[in-house]
Amino acid sequence: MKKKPLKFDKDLFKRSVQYNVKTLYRKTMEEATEQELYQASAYALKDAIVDHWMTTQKKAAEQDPKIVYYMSMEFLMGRAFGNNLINLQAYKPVKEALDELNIDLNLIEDQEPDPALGNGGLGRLAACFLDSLSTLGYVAYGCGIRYKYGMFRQKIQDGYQVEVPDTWLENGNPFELRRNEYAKEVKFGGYVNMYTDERGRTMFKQEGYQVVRAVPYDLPVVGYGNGVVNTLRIWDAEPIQCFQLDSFDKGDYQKAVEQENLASQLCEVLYPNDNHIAGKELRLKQQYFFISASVQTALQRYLKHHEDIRKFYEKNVFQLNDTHPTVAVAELMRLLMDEYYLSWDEAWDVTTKTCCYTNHTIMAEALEKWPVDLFQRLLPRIYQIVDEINRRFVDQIMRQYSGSAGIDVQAKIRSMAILYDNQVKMAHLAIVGGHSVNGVARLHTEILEKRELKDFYEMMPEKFNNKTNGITQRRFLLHANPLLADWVTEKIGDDWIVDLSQMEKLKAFADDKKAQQEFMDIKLQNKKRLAKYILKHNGIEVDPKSIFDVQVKRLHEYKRQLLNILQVIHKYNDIKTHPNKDFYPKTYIFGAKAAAGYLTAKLTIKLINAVADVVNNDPDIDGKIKVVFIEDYKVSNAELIFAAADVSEQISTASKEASGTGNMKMMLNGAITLGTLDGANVEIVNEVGEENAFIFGLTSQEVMDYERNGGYNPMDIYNSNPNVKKVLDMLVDGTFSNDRELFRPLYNCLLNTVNSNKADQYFILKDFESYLEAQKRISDAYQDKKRWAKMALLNTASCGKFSSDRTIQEYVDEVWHLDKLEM
Ligand code: 4GP
Repeated sequence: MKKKPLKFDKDLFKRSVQYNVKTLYRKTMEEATEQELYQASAYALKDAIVDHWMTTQKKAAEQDPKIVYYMSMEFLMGRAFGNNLINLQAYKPVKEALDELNIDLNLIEDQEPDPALGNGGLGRLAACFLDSLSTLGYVAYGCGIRYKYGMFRQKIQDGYQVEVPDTWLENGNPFELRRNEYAKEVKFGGYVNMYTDERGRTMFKQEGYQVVRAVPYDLPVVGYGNGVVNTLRIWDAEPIQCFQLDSFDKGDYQKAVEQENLASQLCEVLYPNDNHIAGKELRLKQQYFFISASVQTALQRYLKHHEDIRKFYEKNVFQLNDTHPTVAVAELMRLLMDEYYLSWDEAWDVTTKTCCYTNHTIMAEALEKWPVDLFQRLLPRIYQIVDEINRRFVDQIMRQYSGSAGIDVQAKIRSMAILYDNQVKMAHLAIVGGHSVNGVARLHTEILEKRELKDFYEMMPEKFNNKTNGITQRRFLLHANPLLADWVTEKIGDDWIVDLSQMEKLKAFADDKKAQQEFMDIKLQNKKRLAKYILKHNGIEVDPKSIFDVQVKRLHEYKRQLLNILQVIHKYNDIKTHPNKDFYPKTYIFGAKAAAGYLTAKLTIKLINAVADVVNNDPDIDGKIKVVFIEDYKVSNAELIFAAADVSEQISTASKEASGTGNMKMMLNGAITLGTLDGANVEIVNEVGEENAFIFGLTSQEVMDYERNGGYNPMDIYNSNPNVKKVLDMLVDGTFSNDRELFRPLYNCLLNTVNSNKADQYFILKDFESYLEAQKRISDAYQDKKRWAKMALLNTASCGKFSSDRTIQEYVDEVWHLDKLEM
């Protein structure tokens, strides 16, 4: 039976907007600014959401389902207003209401800053998961940090990235609720006192510490059409008490100042590193801060309605989003033993049955390791517990492997111990302290099992499992691409909104001429929409009829934006030397933020912009290629970009991209993958068929074989391939900068060993020819309009597997075992 849409009271909404404008701003509707109208509308919408939120809470209290706590340093939520309208099924009535009030919904939506509490894939995945959890009707809490400044805003000045603070809270956040009553204390530093309590138990007490108050802010996570509203709880830090004058007298002045400073610094800023760990003391403090507050909350919430803390795991599961929240293992142990008096073994049983860990990258620089002295100084009691976990684990390794023929026990300890070389290895703690370890795509999980975490896999294979990532079709089709969403609904009904496997039904239209035409018309409309955005933001005119070839993602050497731009340079040469050659116009669209301290990445941005300057302004090129670097790539403009992409560049060095999720968003919107057999590309090709994707380059096995044998010699390619030589020489001959040395570092890292990094460690030159050839295949295919339309349509039709609904259901079935809420 088809479910009835949720009720939405349009007139109430309208009145509420008017009332809000008056009471918030003491203005009439005509006087209010666009920002004020947005705020007034958002508060009105929140009103409607809160009713569902309260109902969800009530049902959850009655039904007592198992809960997942999704713990993550990052939630890259993107704008909430439009997404909430979609999930409340209130887009139409709200649009009508605003129309009647003479307010343009699009303008309102554009007033909302992108909440960017995340870097890239890992943070956006967390946001998609929350959307799916609510939509599937599971009770979930996202646990994170309310950074005052999220991911920096990127400005491009003279072709260079400039980082500008992201002041997303400047006008307040209408959707959040400050929950003062749930504040918690979190303690840092000091020392641990051991004593015997009145019942003869040995107890541990942290003393001489600094303490901050963790104050939660709740954000609603609205499920699609089911009335379920979950909570993203993000924590802010405040000083524990106001500055007390009598501290002077007690000689506590210094401490009071330090505590106040700690509180004001803790949640200031998100570390802008993707696939890379900053290793800063403040970062560890951030981790412990939000984890301690979240774990305390989870235990207290459980004990409100349950007696036996030893059964905590029956009703709760903690999913650790990468190693960043891994102190949760030790914090749960600490609370269970020190506050709830469980024995070590009892606490360990609860902890391992509660915790699960997802690995998001095999990049060595992302492996989180903390110096023991720092860890111990900051978290003395936690350190004791980690030390004991490690002691017991090393014992276990010895018991299991001593005396086994051909096994070097010391080598096992070296590779698996949690404390080693004066470091605390967070991934090892996460694996040992939980019952599930998963990678984020089939290939990635395989690499973890066979290579990165091989020893762990051999010792505890039952913990390992794969959960191929997914994305929410609600944001990335229904909201991002209304034209295509309507078209799909017209063809196959609207079940796809909550069951993406339905998209398969579109396959019936793959050869239908009319459907193909409609599909490509919609793409053209979306390309025009993006062209407008580009003209407004970049001042560049692009031709919507050209092929939109898109690479948008964080800037990282392994993602190989450099390969892409070198290929553009080659194309440029080709057109200059063969002006009469037939060439189908292409627009290369880039969008990427580089971590502020990542010089090679920042220089690559400069190169892309420098190439754009030359190519876009060369009369010989005559618009045959255009290069566009979209400033400040973020969720809101990503939605426009995905909808408009013809070609989805997924060209990471095989074995390096754990999964990728942009690849799925573009596939959903009918873009064709140009990629290596890496991460989830492998599964995308599997679903859509090799003939509907453009695959090139080394396989992951080949890359790993080269790596094992010390790399390869790119000089051989440079010396033997004139195309490559010419392109590389242009980096240092003044074509793209008067300063010939400017791009020398890029040239060098392709040809020489730099700082112990192998020459061309990401195999750019090795894959160059095969990439060119794939680009050529694309241009040919595009000119066969029917063939292209069929391929594009089949990509949309084959994306069913890549919904985060499917991923979440797999977590539920195989790892979390949650109960569905009945509404
Ligand atoms: C990313 C991976 O690089 C990406 O392949 C994956 O799709 C995404 O996580 C979600 O699983 N990793 C990070 C990171 O963002 O910071 O490690």
